[in-house]
Amino acid sequence: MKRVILSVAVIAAMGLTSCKDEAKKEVETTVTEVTSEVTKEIAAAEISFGVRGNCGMCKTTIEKAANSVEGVAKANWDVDKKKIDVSFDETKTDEMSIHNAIAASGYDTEKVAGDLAAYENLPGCCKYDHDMQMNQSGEVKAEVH
Ligand SMILES: [Cu+2]
Repeated sequence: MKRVILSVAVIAAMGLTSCKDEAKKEVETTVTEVTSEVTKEIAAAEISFGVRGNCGMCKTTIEKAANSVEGVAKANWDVDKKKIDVSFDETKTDEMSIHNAIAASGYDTEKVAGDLAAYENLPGCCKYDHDMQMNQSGEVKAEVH
């Protein structure tokens, strides 16, 4: 009898887990529509900082790392400027957590050196130069690869 109850509980929990994301999204969408301006003022902090990287694959990895931090709403890394723009909820995370998450994926930021083991596991084309300039103003210097 106990086992039956347990399995029911497990199934219920699994159901909750798999639906959670979608349900959450729906709620967020609704709230955003109603109070979009208010939400923006309260929640969003926008920062930009330098992150080293080479290519589109780097962009995917860097942005994924930034987005994995709870509270990050948007992350966009610019391959030419070696710079990321992030908007996040200040009540949920802070700038250093985002730096650390990106560094853990193997990429250098302005404040945190990339994890070397993760760097070694990057595809060859992504093994950026550790002396690369970051946060460039937009003019791309031709880099020798
Ligand atoms: Cu790359």
